[in-house]
Parts: sequence; C-alpha cells; structure tokens
Amino acid sequence: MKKITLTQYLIELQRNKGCVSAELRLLIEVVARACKRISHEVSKGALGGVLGGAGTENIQGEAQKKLDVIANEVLVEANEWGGHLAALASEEMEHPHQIPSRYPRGEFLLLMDPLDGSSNIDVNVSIGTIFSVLRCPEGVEANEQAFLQPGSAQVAAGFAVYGPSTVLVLTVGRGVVEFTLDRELGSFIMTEANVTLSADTQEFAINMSNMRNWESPIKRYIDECLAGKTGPRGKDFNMRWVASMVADVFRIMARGGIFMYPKDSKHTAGRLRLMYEANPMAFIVEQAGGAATDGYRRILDIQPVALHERVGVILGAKAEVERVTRYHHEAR
Ligand code: AFP
Repeated sequence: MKKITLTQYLIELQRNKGCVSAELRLLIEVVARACKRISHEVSKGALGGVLGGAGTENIQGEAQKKLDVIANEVLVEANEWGGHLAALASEEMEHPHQIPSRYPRGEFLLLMDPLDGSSNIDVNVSIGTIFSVLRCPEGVEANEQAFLQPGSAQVAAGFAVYGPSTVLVLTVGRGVVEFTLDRELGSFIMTEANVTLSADTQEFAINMSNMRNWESPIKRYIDECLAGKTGPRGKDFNMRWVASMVADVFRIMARGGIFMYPKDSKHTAGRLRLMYEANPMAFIVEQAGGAATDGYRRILDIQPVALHERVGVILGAKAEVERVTRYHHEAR
C-alpha cells in the first residue's frame, strides 16, 4: 500500500476540500513533530533521567512528573514561533501562554494535556498527548475568556499514544484518521484512513475502585454488564482500565467499547478536564460515529466557565452511551 504521510494527508485536505488552511496544517504538523520528540523522551525510560516526580505541582494541585514538565516545554517551544497561534493553554499551566511579541500572532488557540496518564509513566504503561484547536474570536485578546468556547467550536483535535508503537489519531471534522510513527523515516504514516466506532460493545472501561462513590445510573449500568448472559443485557462483558485516557480511548477506537469517568461523590465535578481531555476526545469519538455525554448533556454542547474545569465523561459506542445517558435521565 502506498505510504501516505501526515503531511500529504493535510496538503490534500487543504487543496481538495479547503477544510484545512495553511496555518492549521502548520499547527497540526508542529504538534505532531512535538509528539515525536516527546515519544523519543518517553522511550528512554529510566535511562533518560526523565522518570519520577518534578518536585512541583500543577494548577490542579497534582504533583508533576518530570515528563509532564518536559512534554509541556516541548509543545510550548515548538508552537510559539510559527505564527499560527494566538495563545496556548495547558493542563500544566495555570494561565494561557501568550505568544511572545517577537513572533507573529496567528488565528488559532491550542489546548493540550501534554502528558496524559502521568501515573503510568514510572510503570512503563502507555501514556500520551491530547490536543484541541479552537479559533481565537476576532479582535479579542487571547486571554482565558477567549478559550471558553464549547467543544462544538473545535476545528481540530487529536491525541498521540506512546505505546509499543507511537500512534496519532486526528480529526479536522472530516472523519477520524490514524497515523503510526515510522521511526526510521521519522514520519507519521497513515495506517487507518477512516476510523469508525461500532454502536454496540461488550467491553467497558471504568475505575471500579470508585464503585462505592458512583451515582445510581452508573451502578445500574455496570451491574447489568456484570450480570452477563443471564442478566438483562443477555451477553457477557469484558472490562479494561489502563488509567491513561489516551490508551483506553485508542482501544475503543480500535475495537469498540465504552469509557466512563463519571462524576461521583468523591469527584463531584468529575475528574477529567473538559477543555483538553473531554472535548477533544468527544470530537474524535463523534466523528467516528460514537457519542459522548456527561451523563446528561452532549459534551460538545457544554459551555465552559473555567479553563481547567472538570466534567463527568461517558463516551464510546453510541448505543451504550445513549443507554447510560437514558439511565441518568430516568433517575432524575
Ligand atoms: P494522570 O495524568 O494524573 O495520570 O490522570 C490520567 C487521567 O486524567 C486519565 O488519563 C485517566 O483516564 C484517569 O485520569 C485515570 O484516573 P484514575 O487514576 O483515578 O483511574
């Protein structure tokens, strides 16, 4: 099969469909190149002196790993000179990073979780990078307010998984495409031209240790899955939980499933961040034919009120997400 690179894919979108401008193409290529660099750092493991804690905390009050800080620095440095961004926001930075005055300012806002799955870094389990792209509203300062747009306003979203192979999953609103990093060429090569999610599944992903904290609709759904063939679902279910959203979502894109990190009595607003985890993943999942809600509302319809706000997340197989969401409405 002819090898189509990320660059060729983006140039053809720009030329044929016009849904990707030269600036957006540059943005995606710069982020992909930064992911290559992060993948390289991650792969060094204990030999690279990049494991363990950084001795600092992020805005969420969470201890930062060295790789959290490295990944954030790589992405900021890669993106600030290109002239494609008005500003960028990150899980690792309290306020948006303004583009230094020595560089031209562009039309896009980039949001990112530079290293998702930090708790897995030191145990050699897949981690990744998540990013989301918005347009900066005309004539406004690229401050926090400019970022507070619903997920439906995204122009692109993607995530990289640093696993046995490094993959990049991307949407610009024309379906979902998967690329795999060819380390010899240093290029992302298209390995799936049209990722689609089956509506049904027999595999769920949730952190079961939170069971005592769950709200009744989640308990109802999981109990029915656990009841298996003789229960109301009439089939057995399998469970997976990697605790790196990028890895769990990639698996769902590859073989189906439902992913849930609902709000509960411990995570009263949810655990995952709306702007740079839930929104990009929801955009990608919907583009692949799946669905994403917070139990009640479509994730992409949620009007954010704060850059780092959290949200409950139920995403994946459309019929399953609709079932869980229906259970929430019935429980009201
Ligand atoms: P970290 O980046 O702090 O490890 O959090 C990862 C994450 O945001 C998401 O990637 C996982 O799905 C979820 O948290 C795992 O949460 P638990 O550790 O509570 O299972």
